[in-house]
Amino acid sequence: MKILVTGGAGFIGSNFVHYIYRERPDWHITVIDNLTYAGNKANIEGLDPKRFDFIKADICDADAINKAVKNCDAVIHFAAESHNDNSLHSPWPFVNTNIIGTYQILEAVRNHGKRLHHISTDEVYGDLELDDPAKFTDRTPYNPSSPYSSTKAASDMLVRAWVRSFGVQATISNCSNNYGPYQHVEKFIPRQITEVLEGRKPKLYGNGENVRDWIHTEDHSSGVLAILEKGKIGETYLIGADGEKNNKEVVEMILENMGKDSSDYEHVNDRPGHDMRYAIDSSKLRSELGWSPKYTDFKQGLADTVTWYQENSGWWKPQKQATEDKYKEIGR
Ligand code: NAD
Ligand code: TDX
Repeated sequence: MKILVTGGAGFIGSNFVHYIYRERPDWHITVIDNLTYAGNKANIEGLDPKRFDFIKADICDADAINKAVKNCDAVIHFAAESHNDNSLHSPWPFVNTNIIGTYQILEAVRNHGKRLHHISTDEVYGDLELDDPAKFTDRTPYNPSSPYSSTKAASDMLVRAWVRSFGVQATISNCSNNYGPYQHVEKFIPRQITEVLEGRKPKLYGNGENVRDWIHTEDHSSGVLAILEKGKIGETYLIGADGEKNNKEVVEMILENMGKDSSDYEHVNDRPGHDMRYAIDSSKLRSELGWSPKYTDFKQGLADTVTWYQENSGWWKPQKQATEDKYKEIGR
């Protein structure tokens, strides 16, 4: 099996590459990534060139994508602009990469008759009230809030249309908030850990009551592999690990883990249009494909993640100042 992983130098894509490299030793992995500010080749260093190669290219470049897709059996499409705050500040790269890029991938898999798995997010469903007993399922209507989530929703719609109109062999997964190693310091958990490591306070948007449904990125990888191998073409699977926590609880857990007073954080301006709560019902993936998460203890997973950032300051330090300068500009 020869797989092409788009966005494989980013957070979730690189964790997926390492997971497949370990779990499927007879597979060949090609990463295609144009190394935006969020991509880092160091995330996928040291892999055997007989089993791995890297192409630096933009997914919007039809020629580059066509060539790469022609040489593989299946495409796992992670590449995206992924940060909500950036999308509020500068939406164009989101429209370009998430919509036009996905269109180019779809045309290439259609031309060459290849299997596609499209990676999406729970944010396409909008948000839930804090006391809503419902969770998102694959039948929840789309209702995205931000330029990021609306461009991801658009990309999902393109995939569905290419399956129905052109018979493209594709599946989709919508996953909840990931955490783990190699996550960019712009994102919530790494930002707070590295703020504490730099001697500053964690920063909570608004009142900190917004809820996210956390999943360890390795559990996302195992879910994607299950869908790739056993999923039904045309189907959408939601991936989640019953990890609902509000942001204040997570910050308090990080502070406690790092030996600080759990109230030693500050409130900053809220994100415009800030989604209140996400929650995933992953029963379809569990019952139909036999998947279950391995990281069911969030406290332990978070402690491992804190340790990773403590031990890998050489990885995150070069990105930290520029990230905080950007936050300063937008007042968060
Ligand atoms: P990330 O921002 O860490 O990585 C994105 C990667 O894509 C980077 O390596 C970047 O260089 C590459 N990329 C961006 N634009 C590109 C382009 N035009 N051409 C080629 N490569 C390009 O993102 P992530 O958090 O790892 O997210 C990966 C995927 O998972 C995205 O599709 C995202 O929507 C989805 N997702 C993320 C989460 C989460 O919690 N982070 C949850 C659910 C779904
Ligand atoms: O400093 C912060 N303080 C804070 O309170 C930051 C960076 C975030 N937050 C809040 C906003 C959210 O409620 O924490 C929560 C998580 O924020 P992000 O890490 O920016 O993630 P979110 O907006 O929930 O989106 C993430 O999950 C779904 C990923 O970035 C998306 O790519 C994925 O689709």
